[in-house]
Amino acid sequence: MSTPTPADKFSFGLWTIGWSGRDPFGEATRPALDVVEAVHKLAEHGAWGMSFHDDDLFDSTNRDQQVGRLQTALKETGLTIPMVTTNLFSHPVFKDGGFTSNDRSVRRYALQKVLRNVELAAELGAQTYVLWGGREGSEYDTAKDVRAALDRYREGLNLLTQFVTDRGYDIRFAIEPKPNEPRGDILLPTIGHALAFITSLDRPDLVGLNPEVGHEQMAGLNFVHGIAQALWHGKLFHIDLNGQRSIKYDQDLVFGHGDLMNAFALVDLLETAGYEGPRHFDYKPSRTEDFTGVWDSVKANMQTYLLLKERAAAFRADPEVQEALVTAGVADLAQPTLTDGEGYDDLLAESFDPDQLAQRGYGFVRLNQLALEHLAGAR
Ligand code: GLT
Ligand code: MN
Ligand code: MN
Ligand code: MN
Repeated sequence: MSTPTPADKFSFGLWTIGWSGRDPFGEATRPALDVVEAVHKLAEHGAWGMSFHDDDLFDSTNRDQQVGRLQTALKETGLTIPMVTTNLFSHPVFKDGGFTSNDRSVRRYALQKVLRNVELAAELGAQTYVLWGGREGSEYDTAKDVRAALDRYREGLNLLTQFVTDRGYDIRFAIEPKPNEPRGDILLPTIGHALAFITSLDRPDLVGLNPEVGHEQMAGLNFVHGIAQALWHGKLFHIDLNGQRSIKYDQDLVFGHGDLMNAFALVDLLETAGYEGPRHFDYKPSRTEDFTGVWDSVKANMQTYLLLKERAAAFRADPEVQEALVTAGVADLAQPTLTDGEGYDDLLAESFDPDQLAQRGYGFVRLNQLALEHLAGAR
């Protein structure tokens, strides 16, 4: 197995390794993790970057001191900060949301909190600013005017893109969809909803997506299809890799510890489609783990990615797979359906024999089994 290096562009949220295991039913099972130790340990393990929320790093009393400690640790290790985000969900003030709270003063406070942290993100050289609107939503349909909420969401995004443009920051925003939890229903619940929303913004070029594996799977959706469409729109700015086992609460398992076949196809896609952004892990080291388990889970995320990358390349290089791909007609889909110069008249004049066309078998099952055998290390 290969060893992770900064060239792999692996990054971790400070809140992931720093999660102390508090859940709705139980207290913390681990002590807090200091940011300086987090940076040093991540670098030792071969990671390239770390992301954080404002509240992960400092409170109102120790901002400068904590930013200074982070900067020193970054200098000592060479770790980078590719992405920064804002906590608009923990404080009770955000119980009805940030950008889309029914309370205008809360909305203004939320925007100010983001603006201040965007300044810090620019100072640290981050190029992506994530917006996860976990509290933007409702439990009751009568309590939220969704169309007005989308107006306010848009107003917020337009202010932010104006801000980075005026300040000359090299920062783009990435919306992270999630269908539910902590709100009963969250606004912009899937990749598709967010893509449509972005087209309504003043500066759509500065806004893209940060899709998370488990969040799409919580909605029963195929993550690989979602990522393929995000890439197709040029909107995959960032990605949250983790694991989820079916439609249930947000598990945030280690990457690959959920739907492994889908993870295999995802790595194959990211590595062949020219995605150059961070491979960012947003997971939770299970609360059963002590710190040894936390660092084992850090290694596990990166190892899984590298293993799948290796397995996907072997799958593509296998002559039997190449033949199965031809039988399946996978590459044929790249050919335009009409020939150059043809129009609907030509198509209307053609005669088809659907019964004869229906004779074809596609061999998709064999192809998928070949993928499984490569994945399982049997080939
Ligand atoms: C929170 C959420 C994640 C988001 C983070 C960014 S915060 O932990 O569950 O999915 O990516 O705000
Ligand atoms: Mn999640
Ligand atoms: Mn999460
Ligand atoms: Mn996430």
